[in-house]
Amino acid sequence: SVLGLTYGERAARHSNPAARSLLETIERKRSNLCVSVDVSKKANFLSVIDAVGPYACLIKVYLSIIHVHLPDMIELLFYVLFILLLDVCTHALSILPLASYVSLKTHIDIIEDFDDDLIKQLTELSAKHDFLIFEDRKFADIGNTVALQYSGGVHRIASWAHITNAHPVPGPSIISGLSSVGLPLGRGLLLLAEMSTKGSLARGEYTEEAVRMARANRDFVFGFIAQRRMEGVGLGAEQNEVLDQNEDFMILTPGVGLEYTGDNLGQQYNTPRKVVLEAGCDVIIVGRGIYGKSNTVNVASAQTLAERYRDEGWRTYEERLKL
Ligand code: 5BU
Repeated sequence: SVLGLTYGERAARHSNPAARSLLETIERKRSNLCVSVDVSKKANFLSVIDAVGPYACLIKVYLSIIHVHLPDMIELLFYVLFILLLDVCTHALSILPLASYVSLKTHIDIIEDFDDDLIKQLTELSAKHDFLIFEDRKFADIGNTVALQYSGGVHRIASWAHITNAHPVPGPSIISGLSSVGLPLGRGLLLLAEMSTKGSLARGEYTEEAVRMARANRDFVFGFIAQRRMEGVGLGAEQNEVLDQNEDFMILTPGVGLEYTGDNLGQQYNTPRKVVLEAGCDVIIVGRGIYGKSNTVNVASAQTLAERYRDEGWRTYEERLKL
């Protein structure tokens, strides 16, 4: 099984540049910790990343939750009105006969306007602390739409995020759409094969299909967001073996915490030990376990906790290698 190999040895088995770079970073920094920074204020966001950066191989962000400043908001509103107007003109013939249409569908995240300074600082921190950036965008639309969302809009994700992810629910065309943008830039994609939440529908046949889709697109898809290696390591009898033992896909796992078993919104936590040793996963994704649950972020404690999770993740990986 690939579980007997070091992260460094596995780097050579991947053709995707983002995957190779992630594995090399893990090896170099002796860290399989990905810190998830779901903080909504720019200043907090950047200071947490600066504090935990030295301990992480990967920083996971979800930029849509960063608040847009009021002046930006007003400008944004004008854009929306403009687009709506365009839409009404274009579709006038089909829309006018409808006496009372109540809503128009837009993709607000394709609209151009955002604080580019945040991306600049994030990119600088990534170089300063030697980590990769993973935008947890969870794309889930048709190929053409996700290509637009990935390349453009407010966030221009493809221009700065080494890694992003997608739900397999639309089928293989979502990979074609995203890879048309990401592959030329050397980016990599993770498919959401499983989720950590209570009652998740991503299981059984759905998970198997996700793996099939990834296999057919190995140049771009290098791994999964999942709760286990999916090759029968430490699994209950009800869980299917999907991956071949020698198949080197990376498994990145959210829902990791040392202190808690869950939150009151369906999140379920496993310890780093359980995730890396019993479930055979490669990267632990930790959010609130590091930056805390309150609105005021304590940077010093985030740093201490990041170090603790990194040490725990690495120790467990070394133990796994000896099995
Ligand atoms: P937490 O604070 O450690 O619970 O944050 C976990 C993060 O991982 C958060 O950003 C979620 O959006 C993300 N996540 C998850 O928790 N579970 C999943 O199955 C997937 C993503 Br996919």
